[in-house]
This record gives sequence, structure tokens and C-alpha cells, in this order.
Amino acid sequence: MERTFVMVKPDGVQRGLIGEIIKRFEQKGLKIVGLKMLQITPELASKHYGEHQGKPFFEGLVKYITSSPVVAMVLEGKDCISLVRGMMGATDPKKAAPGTIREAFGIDIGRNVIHGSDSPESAAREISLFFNEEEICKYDLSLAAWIYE
Ligand code: D4T
Repeated sequence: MERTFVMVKPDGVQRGLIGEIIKRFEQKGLKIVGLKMLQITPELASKHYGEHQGKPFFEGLVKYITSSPVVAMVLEGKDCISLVRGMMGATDPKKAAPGTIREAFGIDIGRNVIHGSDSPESAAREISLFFNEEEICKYDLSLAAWIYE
């Protein structure tokens, strides 16, 4: 099964959306295999957003992501990288499709509530940035046969 890295960003935490966001993934049928709250340091932020270094919004992005705790998680499920990206909606909440998390809860691109890995390579990199292997639980979801055919 595929794994992805998902994070409720500082605005999601401050606005009391942790439960609402996790609920959507649980109800979809994805398995939570890692979950923690942490305060992102500027060093971790620079690693996580390394690809955006030098862009005009980079400084603001680091300031925002380090401004308050985040909730980091690892989700597991069939095609979960693209599945979660679809559930999140477009980066800019104004362009996010109806029913998506960013459409439901966001307005500005710089306060878009949630992050999710965009490729298998990003997922592997981001999971290892935020989690040790022993922090990821290996277990069977008893409902699996009712989620997958
Ligand atoms: P993340 O990485 O946060 O899940 O967002 P996306 O994968 O959907 O989008 P991204 O990497 O292109 O952007 C990372 C992060 O930067 C913010 N951002 C982005 C911003 O504040 N202004 C901008 O113009 C862009 C393109 C939002 C998400």
C-alpha cells in the first residue's frame, strides 16, 4: 500500500480544524500509521520547502509554517498520494474544487490549511524528514475488506 505525508498547517491547528481534517481521511478509509503534533523549526522548514528557496513567497512561507504547531501524519492506502491531493484541492483555495478541504476552509494561498505530498519521491522524503521508522505503526485495519474489493 502507498504511503503519503500530510500536515495540518498552523492555521488549521489554530482554527480548530485538526479533528475535522483527520475525520475526512478516516472516513475515506485511509489508515493513519503515524501521527504527532510538533513545532517546526526554521531548519526543518527550509528542508521541507527546499524546492521553494529563492522564490518571492519563501520567507513568508517559512515564517508561517514555524509560527505555531502543526499536526503531521502518515497515511496509508491504495493510491493515497493522488487521493489525498484530490481531497485537499488546488494550492490556491480560491481555485480549489467544491467539496475539497482547501475550498471548504481556506481563502488565501498563504493560509491553505493543509499539506500533502505530491509524488512518491516527495512522500518518502517528507515522511523521513518528520518521522523515525519506529514512529510508524504497522497494523492491519480490520475494516480493510469493507473498503477495498
Ligand atoms: P504544500 O506544499 O504546502 O502542500 O502546497 P502545494 O504542494 O499544494 O503547493 P506548492 O508546493 O506549490 O506551494 C507550497 C506552499 O507555498 C505557498 N505558496 C505557494 C504561496 O504562499 N504563494 C505562492 O504563490 C505559491 C505558489 C502555499 C503552499
